[in-house]
Amino acid sequence: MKIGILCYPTYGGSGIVATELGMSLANKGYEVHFISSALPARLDITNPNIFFHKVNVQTYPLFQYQPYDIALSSMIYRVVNLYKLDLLHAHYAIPYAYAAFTAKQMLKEEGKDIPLVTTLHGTDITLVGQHPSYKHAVEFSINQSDTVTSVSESLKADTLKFFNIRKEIQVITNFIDNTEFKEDDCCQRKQFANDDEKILIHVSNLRPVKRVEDVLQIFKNVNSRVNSKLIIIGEGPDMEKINGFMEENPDLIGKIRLLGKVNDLYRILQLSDVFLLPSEQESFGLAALEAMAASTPVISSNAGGIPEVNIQGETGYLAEIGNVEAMSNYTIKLLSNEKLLAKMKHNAKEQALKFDLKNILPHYEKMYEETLKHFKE
Ligand code: GMT
Repeated sequence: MKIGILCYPTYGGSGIVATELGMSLANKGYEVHFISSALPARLDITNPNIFFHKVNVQTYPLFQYQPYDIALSSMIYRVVNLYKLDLLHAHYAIPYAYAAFTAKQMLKEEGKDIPLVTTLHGTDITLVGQHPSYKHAVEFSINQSDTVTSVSESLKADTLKFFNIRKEIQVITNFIDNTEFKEDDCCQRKQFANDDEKILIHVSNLRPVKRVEDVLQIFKNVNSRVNSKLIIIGEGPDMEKINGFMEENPDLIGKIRLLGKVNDLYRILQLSDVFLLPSEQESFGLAALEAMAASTPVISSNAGGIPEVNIQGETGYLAEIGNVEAMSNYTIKLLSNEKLLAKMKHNAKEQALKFDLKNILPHYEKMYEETLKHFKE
């Protein structure tokens, strides 16, 4: 089967899921064509079954805004025609499902058609998709897709609540390739913390929805009781909040390490004792699953789909969004009890194994087969 994957190329969750899915399909013999504005961050372009088609936006002085969506739909149309694709899979309703619909209309002019699968990832539904500028286009794109999937039950419920959806939504959860999270002997812990210090970690694109201010306050509370270090991985608009916090808390400067974007994320996750995810919204929380795959328990908010991934009292603890005190107390409790910490590290890994790629990939393959079958009927 030849599949066209349309996705954001960034380090953000939807781009990672689309890339990992495409690479796994390519390893199983599918021909996978990525169409995006740049080479997706984790894409292994050396795989002979993987193709990358860059969307080129032609700049023109008349355009106040460069029309990416037009260039995208033209590229989708061209790739489907050139490579005779069987199916398109859009990750994110806008612009990908929207542009795919336009490409389908162009193909129909020539008596051709191709099925469209749309996977909803989160902010296309819960944040940006809610805005009146986009809402109707999101709703339209979902209803025009042949198959719609959502990465969690919570996101499915939100989609049905916020939009007038006529399509059935199938939940296929995010996944993790646990073989990439093998235990690594190379001990770098000393690079980040002394032997008597615990390591707290946060990984995100530092957008307001991630509530990095809560991460910092939890760390401050925890460190006053448990000698520890905080590692923050990622870049984003709320970096200034971190700088401001450091200026107000100069005694903590040596305790907080800002690593920016890193490639071997799992090796650092593996050294950590607890992962903090106090998000305002999170349709799934892939970052938490990655932490669990590295045997790191999670202290999180109970936003969106997080409770489907992080299990209260088993793989970590959850509290109401913004309840920094509860999240701090849970972290202190966990880090002060070696037996509990060891048990939760074990449970976190067990939970990650349930979401293993080998369990979830067959659901995607079955969904593709069924989509093609219904489309041909
Ligand atoms: O939140 C992010 O960091 C990026 C965002 C995205 O739209 O790519 O992630 C969303 O999709 C991920 C993959 O399905 C989910 O794991 C994240 O929970 C979700 N983010 C939000 O809902 C805020």
